[in-house]
Amino acid sequence: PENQYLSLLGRVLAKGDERMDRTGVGTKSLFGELLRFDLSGGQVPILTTKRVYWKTAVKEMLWFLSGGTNIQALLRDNVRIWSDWPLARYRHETGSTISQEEFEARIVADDDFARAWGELGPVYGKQWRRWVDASGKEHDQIATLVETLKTNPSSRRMLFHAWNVGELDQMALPPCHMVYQFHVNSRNELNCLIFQRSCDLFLGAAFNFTGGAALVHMLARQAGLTPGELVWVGGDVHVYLNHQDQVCEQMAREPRPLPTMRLLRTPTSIDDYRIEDFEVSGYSPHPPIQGDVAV
Ligand code: THF
Repeated sequence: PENQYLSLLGRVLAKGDERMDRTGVGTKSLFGELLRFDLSGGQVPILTTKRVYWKTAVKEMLWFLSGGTNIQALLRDNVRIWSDWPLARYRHETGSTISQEEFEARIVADDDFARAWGELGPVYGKQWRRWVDASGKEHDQIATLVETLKTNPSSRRMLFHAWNVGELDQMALPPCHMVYQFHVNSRNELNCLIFQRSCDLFLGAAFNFTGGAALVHMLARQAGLTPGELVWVGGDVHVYLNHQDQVCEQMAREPRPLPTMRLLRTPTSIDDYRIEDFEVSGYSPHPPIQGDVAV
């Protein structure tokens, strides 16, 4: 299963089209790729060829589900992966040379500062839980999804979407993993298809696979189903040019057996999950590989 990912890395490096991108770093990319991960029996695609901070990825997913759009909640949970965008805006708009550490400390300690500078705009959490339609009505796409999984699991309309066209210009970053569609088969297995328009294959993908798997576990438990398959579809699938050495190092490593994920508790609602509810067993990855995120 991890081999699919490694061979995609290899193909992107060997055959990817090289060009400049929005961030100024440059990428090699392929367009239109698909990976399938079996989640049955608790198997989970937490990559083993580098250490993936799976709790960080699950905390990010819990933050999306909470409807949050401010990095304060993430930072209070020791998750720093979204700090770069508010930090860049703060430095740009104030001319400050504040360090990331100092910026994060102020966001954590000072609610007014967090409201002014920690907000990412109407990103994932807002669209998932409070999509505002033309009449001003809010739609909770997650609650609707859970209800449909319970009452009409053969539906072909079980999905949520983050690409709210009218609000894209207010977002710090338009959504990358933008559609999640669900499917329940005749064996009561819950399948999920993630459509991701743009994927940072070295840094982001590992988080997206892990977060997606955690989401399937939570939804399945709420609806009395078992995890089935995670199908991941990528549009522009790329390796940043400054990640190529890291990717070569990762590809040279032998994948180990994938770990398993288990939920230790069945909360009464999709809103009540906590990081302590997740248990991952049998994870013995290769060492971490550091890489800088393109902002
Ligand atoms: N922008 C870019 N260029 N890449 C991305 O992966 C990405 N995201 C989110 C939004 N914009 C993006 C942010 N998610 C890391 C992981 C996920 C991110 C951003 C950064 C990261 O640096 N991971 C390191 C450190 C992990 C840690 O500190 O806990 C890693 O080694 O995995 C993709 O959705």
